[in-house]
Amino acid sequence: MLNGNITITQFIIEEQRRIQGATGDFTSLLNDIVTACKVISNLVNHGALVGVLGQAGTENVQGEDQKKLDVISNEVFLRSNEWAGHLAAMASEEMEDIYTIPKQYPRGKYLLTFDPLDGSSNIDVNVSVGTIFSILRCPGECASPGADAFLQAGTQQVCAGYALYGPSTMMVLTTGNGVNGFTLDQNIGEFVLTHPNMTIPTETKEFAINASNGRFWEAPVKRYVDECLAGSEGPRKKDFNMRWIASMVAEVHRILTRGGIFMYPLDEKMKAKGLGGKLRLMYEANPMSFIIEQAGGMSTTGRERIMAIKPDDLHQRVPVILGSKAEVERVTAYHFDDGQDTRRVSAA
Ligand code: P6P
Repeated sequence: MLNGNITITQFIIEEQRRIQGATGDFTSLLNDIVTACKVISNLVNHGALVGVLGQAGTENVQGEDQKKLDVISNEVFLRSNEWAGHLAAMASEEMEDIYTIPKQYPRGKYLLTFDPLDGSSNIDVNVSVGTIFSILRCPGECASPGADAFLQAGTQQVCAGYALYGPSTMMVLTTGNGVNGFTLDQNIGEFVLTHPNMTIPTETKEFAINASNGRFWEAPVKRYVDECLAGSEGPRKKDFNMRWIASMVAEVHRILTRGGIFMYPLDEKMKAKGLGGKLRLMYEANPMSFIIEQAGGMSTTGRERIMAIKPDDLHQRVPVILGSKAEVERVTAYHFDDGQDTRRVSAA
């Protein structure tokens, strides 16, 4: 306890006590991840003062221009998590192949996937960005796991979380026992529990989508957004508000805090390029879906539960529709509403 608040370290250890036969391995891994996020927070907060803004002059596996902080944040995650012996391997949005633990370090029983700096196109304009991570168990013998060891459905995650580098730096975590939020106390350099048991309101009047893609949307998405825009004069009989920050971590955090629906749906432009969506399953959609479901929300592709997807590629992209359950159910139902039967996709 610090000033009456439970620290994230104490919280994690108390969570560990809940798990039969826990060895402290997981707790120590989570603390190394927390340390990495503190280092990234410090770099993001200092920005131009420490020369970390601007382009790196390289591209990532997605063919996206990397910011200097994308590369630096990725290095911070690797250095912070490779040495302690909890991980068998790591996978990142910023690296084409998996990162196996160097020979000089012991290997552990977990796998870590992460997007070290999500929303980094916002970094140079000083808008909130974040880190997203997910922890899986390494299946079978973990001496030298390949990429296929990571290809597990989202339901296999043992932990998911994000750090949000905003007006305050926060960490939000789930280990399958609800969702809890922690705020970084810069004076002592420790995250303290400030948002226990975060839950998403079932209903909302706020939707988030990049409306500039509107002409490419599939009919069910267009129908849903048009109904929101029609407001109280339309079939929804209530007015809606719209947000788009272009930083998934910030959107998800707003939804966890006050409800809402976030959509990055499949569209005709993506289909023409043979893409399955914009967002990546292993280190964006799955961890965020775990958090959203644990907070009482719902997360689908529009056609199926995201956490049920059996991945076939480390950097697989999927459509994402997540947030307040009643709205996600509605959009998903529209995808099946071919005028005959409207099937519901079960949340769990
Ligand atoms: P667009 C950031 O690059 C990201 O992966 C998510 O954080 C964000 O929601 C989305 O892409 C923004 O995409 O097309 O609006 O730039």
